[in-house]
Amino acid sequence: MAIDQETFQLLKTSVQRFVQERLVPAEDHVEEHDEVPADIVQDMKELGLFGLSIPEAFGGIGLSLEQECEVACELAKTALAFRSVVGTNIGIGSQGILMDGTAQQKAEFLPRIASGDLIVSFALTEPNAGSDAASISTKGVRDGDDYLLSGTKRFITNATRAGAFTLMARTEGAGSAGITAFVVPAGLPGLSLGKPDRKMGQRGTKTCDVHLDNVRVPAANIIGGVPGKGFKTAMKVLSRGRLHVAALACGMAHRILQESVAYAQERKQFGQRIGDFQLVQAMLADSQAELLAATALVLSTARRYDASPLGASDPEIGMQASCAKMFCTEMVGRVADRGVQIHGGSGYMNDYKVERFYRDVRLLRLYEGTTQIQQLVIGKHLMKAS
Ligand code: COS
Repeated sequence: MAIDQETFQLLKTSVQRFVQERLVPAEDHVEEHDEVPADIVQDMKELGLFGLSIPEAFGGIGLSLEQECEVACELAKTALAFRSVVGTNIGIGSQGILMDGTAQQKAEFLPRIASGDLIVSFALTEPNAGSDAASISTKGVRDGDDYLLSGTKRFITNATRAGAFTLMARTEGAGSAGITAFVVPAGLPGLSLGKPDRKMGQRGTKTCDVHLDNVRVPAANIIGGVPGKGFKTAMKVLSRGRLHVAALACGMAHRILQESVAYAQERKQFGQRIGDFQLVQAMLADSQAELLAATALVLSTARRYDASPLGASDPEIGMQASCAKMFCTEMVGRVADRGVQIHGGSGYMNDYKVERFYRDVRLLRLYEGTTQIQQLVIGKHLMKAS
């Protein structure tokens, strides 16, 4: 799935213009009010951003993963909260339905996900199950044609905006084979939200707990219709999502480097621009080289994903997606740290964007699998190779 290069370039140019003209000027508003303005969300709908990854047959734009990563990189050249509004519809919220859903589930949910009329969140993590995703304890008990779901999901992105959740629950006993993925509509009796999480950064990004107390969900809402397949669905969704997150890291690194160069050109010490000092140039050079390497890694891995007949089920691709996620998110951490260093004391002040971005990018090394989980995926894969 991909769109032709000419149409894609037009879309990419529109997104670049949208980022520069609409989103960058609204960054301070989002930081101050912890909210992405409704008129910006409306513009995102009109641009088609919610449906970037959804096939045209379901009303989306139908980008390949490589094209999606290029757009994600552009969207991440501004406060990450903006991308977060559309992020779960493009990625972890929708992809389980797209990859493993029945024809009826795809027809029912994907068009509204693509238009942005339905926001969909991904609910895997729990208070006692983060990195060890196979240990979730939210349970689903069969009751006639329904399941009764009970438990708590934690740190759920876009939960406050969501009309539905792709939610993993234990229906079949212990271990990863006991997990089933459901589409759970948000308005069902027994489903409630916790108070908003107070986070280190990414103000404007909405996360909170989702509580389920005997929530009655039809068995027909099991993704793919077969219980016990939910862990694999979640892992495939995350493999793909990790490339998207890697692309975000590249976009944000680009922005931080831009801010750093601008400051190094403007700030004078010892009678000259600080950027004329070789020690400052060395920091800029390290960031530039790492950014180019990271971008090449994301795009080449996404190209291999698009070319693989197995896609997200391909263990080699999953391993490479983990490499990209690990390398790119660690890279942006270093770029942000150098950005603050180049700004000196001003870099610690919230008048400058690098202070905010430094906090914002910290999350990239944690969600959709910590760096250490990526190392485990890579290491395990290598040790299996003959
Ligand atoms: N695609 C398809 N199947 C996959 C898969 C993938 N990408 N990854 C794993 N599986 C399958 C395995 O092949 C295995 O299948 P079998 O039982 O048929 O052999 C099954 O899933 C269990 O896999 P595994 O034994 O590797 O599971 P573990 O419990 O050891 O967990 C990790 C593996 C740690 C990699 C997993 O729990 C993980 O990714 N954790 C991080 C979770 C995360 O990213 N959370 C973020 C939440 S969303 S912001």
